[in-house]
Amino acid sequence: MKRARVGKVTVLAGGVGAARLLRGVAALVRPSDLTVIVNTADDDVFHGLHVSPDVDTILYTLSGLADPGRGWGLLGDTFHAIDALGRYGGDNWFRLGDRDLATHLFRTEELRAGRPLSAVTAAQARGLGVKVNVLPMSDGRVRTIIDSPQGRLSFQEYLVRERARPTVRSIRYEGIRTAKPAPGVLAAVEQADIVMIAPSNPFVSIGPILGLSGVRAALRRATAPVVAVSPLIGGRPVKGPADRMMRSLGMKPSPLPVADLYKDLLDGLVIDTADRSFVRALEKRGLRVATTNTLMKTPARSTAVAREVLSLADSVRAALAS
Ligand code: FO1
Repeated sequence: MKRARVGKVTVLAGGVGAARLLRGVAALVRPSDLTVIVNTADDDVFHGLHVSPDVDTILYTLSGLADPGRGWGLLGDTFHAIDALGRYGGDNWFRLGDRDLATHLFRTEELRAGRPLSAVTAAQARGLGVKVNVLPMSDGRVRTIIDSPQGRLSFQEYLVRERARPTVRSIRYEGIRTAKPAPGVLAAVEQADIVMIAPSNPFVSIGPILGLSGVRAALRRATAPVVAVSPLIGGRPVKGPADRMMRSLGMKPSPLPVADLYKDLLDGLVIDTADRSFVRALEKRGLRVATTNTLMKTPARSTAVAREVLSLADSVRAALAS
């Protein structure tokens, strides 16, 4: 497919929502012009293996190998190994697929040999034929910790084992003060012609990226338009616990808290048509707003939403120039 030159695009990304937007952006932007900065605060170690769920979801989607229905893992994968582990009484609530295991085995071996996560991710992208520049947010260890009435939970314990049922009292990113952005992260923000914030959970996917030292400052300094896609449609996310987290933290789920969480950084917001009643309030916050059907069930819808983001970025740029 021929892709127009729209300049350098940098996308801040979490898991499935980001992957769906990226499938569209990758159809419109040359891979050499596209950089994705991926959340790694969901990473965890299972059975001695380092799992980077959001990196996996982005790489599997961009290589066309993802399971679009489930939203994670590889299409057609089987789960014999993890089921066999269960027969010994081993923990198997986090479902590592048989072929998916290769990704975590390779990553773990490379990390153990002293290679940074950014280099390992680049090698995995090459192995899967992904030409887009996929950067984990940091080579350091950052962990999202959910404080709940059940105690402190790692993000995967909260999301997968406890099915996002516990009330969220607060969210912490352990290690965020000492972790540095991975090589290329700040430059990708500074040198971008457009920065996109994907429709990912603002607390646990985008929050950790913004929490890394220098990232917010780089975004504030950026001359490029910064445009987000709201992860909520009529107050509900397509997947994940963003709405429950908002309620637990005393917010009413809508594009308004999303805009507030990104305030000082954002120039434009794409929201779903179901949320058009919020356009006025968002514009009052100084944002340019576009409305469209943001549910990206098909590649064609992903491309349409990506087009909407690019066009909103153009209108922000035009307004800044006038
Ligand atoms: N999500 C689930 O809901 N259940 C699982 O068993 C599960 C396994 C899994 C294995 C590898 C991987 O890369 C992702 C996996 N995910 C699973 C997805 C993951 O928990 C979350 O969707 C992300 O952390 C949120 O972005």
